[in-house]
Amino acid sequence: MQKNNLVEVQPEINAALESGGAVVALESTIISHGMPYPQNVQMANKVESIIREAGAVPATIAIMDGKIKVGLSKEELEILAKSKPVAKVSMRDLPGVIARKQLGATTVATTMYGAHLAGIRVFVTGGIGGVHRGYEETMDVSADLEELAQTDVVVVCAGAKAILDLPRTMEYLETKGVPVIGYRTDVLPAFFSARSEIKLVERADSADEIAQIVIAKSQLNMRGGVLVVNPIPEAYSLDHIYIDGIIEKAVAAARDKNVTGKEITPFLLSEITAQTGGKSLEANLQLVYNNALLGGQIAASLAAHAQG
Ligand code: PSU
Ligand code: MN
Repeated sequence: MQKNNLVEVQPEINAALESGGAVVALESTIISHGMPYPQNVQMANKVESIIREAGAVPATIAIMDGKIKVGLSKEELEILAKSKPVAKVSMRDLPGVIARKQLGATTVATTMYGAHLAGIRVFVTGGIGGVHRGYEETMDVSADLEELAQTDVVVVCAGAKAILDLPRTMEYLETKGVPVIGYRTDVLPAFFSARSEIKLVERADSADEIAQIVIAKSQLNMRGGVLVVNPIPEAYSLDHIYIDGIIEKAVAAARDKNVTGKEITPFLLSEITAQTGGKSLEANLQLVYNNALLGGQIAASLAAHAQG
């Protein structure tokens, strides 16, 4: 990997990458804009320890001091979790936030980009952005999908929330040639709920099966990411009729209050947390932990194949 002066990789991560070890990238918008304090920082720390237990080194990514920082200290995680305002940095925002040396949290798109610059192949998150409901009017499609189309990183998520138009999101990924692999599922998980109505074409039952698909994609010289969709554990899965009702109300509230652009996703997330009395937050935490374990295993498996 070519060294880039605007990317600062923490020494432990650098050493792991240089020796072909397993590393897992993590995003920071989920910390700053996705969950309230202090649950957000507790989540960030626990995710890092789950990844270590799976045999990989965690690399949380954020924008600090005019650089893409790959790997944050406990103090830096705390700053990110507490500070207001932290910029939500998607691809469009990245050059400006770097140039102004603002504190910024990376979305799925910018985390993929930073991970790739650092040479990290696996990234764990909760949910990705996608095609928003009402796309016909607004043309609101998350830059996350564009990055999945062109950046070679495996993204492990719990599907996407029904705040998005899930069928259109899947169509977009198909158009862009992004494999979507269900981990032990034949249907797309819908974040809070383990199942949706949408059938998948690709399923894997082990981390190693996923690693082999990733390796085949890279040997084929295909650009772009692989999306692994991992259902929330049954015990924490929320009834989809219950949660869909709450999501409908949140989407209507966003419309009434004229919330637009990059504010929409954080607005909907905090509305949903408030309306479920914290139930959705607990589900959100559990699905991220579940993804961290799988992501750690995929990274370990990829590293083992690379060592031959
Ligand atoms: N979905 C979630 N939680 C999140 C996000 C999405 O369930 O925290 C965040 C992620 O960082 C994602 C971003 O990349 O929102 C998408 O924002 P936008 O739709 O503005 O691209
Ligand atoms: Mn958008």
